[in-house]
Amino acid sequence: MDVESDLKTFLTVEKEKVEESLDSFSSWIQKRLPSRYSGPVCYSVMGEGKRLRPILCVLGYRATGGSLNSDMYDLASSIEVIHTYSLMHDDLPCMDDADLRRGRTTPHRVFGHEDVVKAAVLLIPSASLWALKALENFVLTDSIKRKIIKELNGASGAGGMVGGQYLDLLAESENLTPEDMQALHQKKTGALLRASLTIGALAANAEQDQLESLEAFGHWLGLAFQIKDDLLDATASTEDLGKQPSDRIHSKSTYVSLYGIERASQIALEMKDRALESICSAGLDDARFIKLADYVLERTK
Ligand code: GRG
Repeated sequence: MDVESDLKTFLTVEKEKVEESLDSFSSWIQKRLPSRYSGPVCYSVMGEGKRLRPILCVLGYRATGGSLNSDMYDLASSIEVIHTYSLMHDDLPCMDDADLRRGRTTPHRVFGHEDVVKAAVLLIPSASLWALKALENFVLTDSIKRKIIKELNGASGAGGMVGGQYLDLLAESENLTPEDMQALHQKKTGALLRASLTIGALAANAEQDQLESLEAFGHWLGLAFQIKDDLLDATASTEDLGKQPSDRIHSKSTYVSLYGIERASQIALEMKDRALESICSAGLDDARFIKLADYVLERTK
């Protein structure tokens, strides 16, 4: 099989497995929450996402010698649960005030603002509990298990995604320096993408050099991913994106507003190249990493 169709099959198969795990998560959480909260949670978790973060986590795990089972998909899907909560909040009137996400009406427009704010918050501890439940079945030291939960929470919190979103909100109508822009992107989007690879490598008990190499890959790929997100917001249609482009409406500071489309596209390519250089150094240059990095920049949504 050629690498292209191999990657397509890989993405389809992995997405299905992640969605099976998210389905189990939905059943698990449904038993623990009143329906006014489980409704918005299940609606949001089961939306048509690319599932890139858990797929990267599983890829990092496989590349460093982990052998796959459903517990690994549950661990990886805990990252998607965090990502889902962030999308639910990002779409609220106090942030992007969006009507559409993943080609569907946003959860707060379906279930109401008040219930969605609370349901999304409930996902934060639920993600850690779901990850811990999966980790019970891994043969790993407690120290590594602690590191995994710390990664998940560290990347989602003030030092990562929430901190980046805070900077993003502050930066509306501001002109950021390139350094500030990179720091913002690295936290808002890069931290969780990087953590996905780190968690995969930790779960496989990877060697230190492999771990560092995958972390660097995740760091640069995360930046390239967010630049592509900025480019799509500036150039793609609502129909293709499954959401309304909104960076200009909110006067967001983006790579496109700072550099323009051409230069931002070039920078995204440079970051992808750096990502790929990082994995070559530890001998992890699996063709799937290369194709996945291409996909991050070639995607249309
Ligand atoms: C309290 C300040 C504060 C924040 C709460 C809302 C929030 C936390 C964080 C938002 C983080 C955010 C929305 C980052 C953007 C990440 C991004 C590029 C999302 C799109 O990811 P894709 O393309 O989406 O992977 P799919 O739909 O495929 O899953």
